[in-house]
Amino acid sequence: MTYKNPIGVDIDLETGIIPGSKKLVRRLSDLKGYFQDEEAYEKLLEENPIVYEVYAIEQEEREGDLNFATTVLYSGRVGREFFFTKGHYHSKADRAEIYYGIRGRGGMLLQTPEGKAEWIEMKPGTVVYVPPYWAHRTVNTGDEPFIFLAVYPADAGHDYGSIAEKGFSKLVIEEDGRVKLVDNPKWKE
Ligand code: M6P
Ligand code: ZN
Repeated sequence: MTYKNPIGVDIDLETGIIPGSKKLVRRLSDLKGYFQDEEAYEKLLEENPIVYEVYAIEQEEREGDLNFATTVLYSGRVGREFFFTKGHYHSKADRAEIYYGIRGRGGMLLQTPEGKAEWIEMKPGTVVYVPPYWAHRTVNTGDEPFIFLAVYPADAGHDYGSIAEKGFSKLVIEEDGRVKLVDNPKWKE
């Protein structure tokens, strides 16, 4: 039997960086078709800001093993919609996940395949359990980077297809300085 080596790393709680991790950058141009307000999207595309960065330490896709990653989700809006991550189901749909809030304010939008949505507010210290089968997307509702840790099965995989196509059944928007969830007019089961 050969054993893997354990890992101990210190997350930089200001920047979210995990030393030795693989970095992924998602700019606004990577989120084409995701936001409701297409005019506002095209306008902001002139700047093409970074929407989020992921710092991941991942293992081979094997049952029983775990990956972990921080996400730095920047503050911003496209029209009235707050910046968010793409959101996904797991390719192995029955795989669960744990999130832990590190910095900033935001929340997680979750949804069953039938479109039953849940919103969970997150701040530093909040733990969110994502049950099997639920799609999940994080949203920055604050004015500083929203940073969190995610721990997920190494064989979970990402299924972006249906969210990329139809989005979530709810939109998270700003209205009169408040965070509001409204029905997504484009959503269909
Ligand atoms: C978390 C984890 C990752 C995920 C990332 C960004 O760190 O859930 O698996 O990749 O958020 O989210 P998305 O893949 O939906 O863009
Ligand atoms: Zn996931």
